[in-house]
Amino acid sequence: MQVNVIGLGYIGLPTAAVLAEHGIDVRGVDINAAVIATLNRSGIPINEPGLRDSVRTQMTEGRLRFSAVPDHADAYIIAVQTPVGPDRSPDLSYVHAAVDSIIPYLREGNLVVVESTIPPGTVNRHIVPQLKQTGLDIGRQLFVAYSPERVYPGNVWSELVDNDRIIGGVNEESAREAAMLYGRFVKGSIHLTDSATAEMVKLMENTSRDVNIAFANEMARISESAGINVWEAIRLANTHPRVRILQPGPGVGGHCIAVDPWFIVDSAHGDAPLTLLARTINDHTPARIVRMIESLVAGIDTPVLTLLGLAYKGNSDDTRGSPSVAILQALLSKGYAVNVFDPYTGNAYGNNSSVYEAAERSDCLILLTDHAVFRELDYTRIAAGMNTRQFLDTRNALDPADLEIHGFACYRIGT
Ligand code: SAJ
Repeated sequence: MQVNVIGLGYIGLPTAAVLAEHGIDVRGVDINAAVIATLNRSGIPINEPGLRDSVRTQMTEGRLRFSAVPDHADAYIIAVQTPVGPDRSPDLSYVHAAVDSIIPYLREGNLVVVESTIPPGTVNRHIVPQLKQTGLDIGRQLFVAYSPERVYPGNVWSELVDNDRIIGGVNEESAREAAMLYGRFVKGSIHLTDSATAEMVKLMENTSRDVNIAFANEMARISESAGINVWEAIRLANTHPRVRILQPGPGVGGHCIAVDPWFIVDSAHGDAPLTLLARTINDHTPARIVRMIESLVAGIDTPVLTLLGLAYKGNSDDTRGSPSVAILQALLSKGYAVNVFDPYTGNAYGNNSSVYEAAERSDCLILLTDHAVFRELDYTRIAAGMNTRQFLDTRNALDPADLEIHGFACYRIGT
């Protein structure tokens, strides 16, 4: 069997590799020539545990190839990005371009599966009409389905295989054809439905998480004014058998949870008050953190600030939509001197390669990303170089008692 995977990003590349691991002849396709060149040199443009070894092995064994253009195959998986535009409406141009790129190759009996996150009804209303250019009878000669990716960045490798899979066909035959493809590697259950329901399921999953995090962030803000420790309160509330509150933090980042709820808002023509409010609460959280930082250093002449973590979440190198970046930019625009340390994110945003240099003469450390390595830093040495030993923990990542022995005055959001 031959499969083309269109789009070699965080989802497409692992999917291409896992298909190849299961004996399928895979062509990974990306319009970005730099991505193809990197992969063909055995480089990996994405940092995901387990991915590099798998891609290299499958390339060596000849089951995985990369190209800027598609080719004839039995099935096509579309895994390109769907960002939101400046007006928060979904930008489907990459999906349409990907569909256009495969149209010349489609033949009777082929399967097309879209994995990109798209508004409910997109496959039926926009992709099926586009595919009709092939002249094939959709659902009978050309099978079309939507199957959302649901993998957790940082744990993609096992979730790709172990998670349940939702497959929505434009008709039952399409869903069954797609299920046969995913059944080659998915160990979780495969649930069949129609394409619009599958599109909605994906948006509901990420929106429910956004709403739950917004609730946690609201509880943190209220607890701060009431002098209550929100972390302890959430821990205790979660001992209830039917309560599962998530964790407050500096805001919601990444390319999924901070984006997908806008698809719901757009589909509802703005009439999605709860979804919209959650987005607003989470988007305003970085500004709340900035106000906390400003109050901590209010009495210091020309304070120096040190941010720990630029990535949108712990143990990740991904800064897309990161609240840390929003906080950094807000502080810089207010004229603060800001140093940054993130061991994963390279040298963008003035990132310092040494935490000790980043903390030198600092008046406040602000932990924004819960990288596990931040628990292992030498806080004795860090404290020795600082002007004022203040520590603001926005993730409840460190035990204040461990910092206080080094002379830090410790602050946590939500307390
Ligand atoms: N966050 C909190 N508090 C929490 C959990 C997360 O503030 O309790 C923040 C994180 O720090 C981060 C953001 O939310 O900034 C989102 O991170 P995440 O780890 O919750 O999720 P993502 O964006 O990395 O991956 C999500 C996952 N969706 C769900 O868990 C429902 C993943 O399964 C999806 O495949 C992925 O979105 C996607 O691609 O859609």
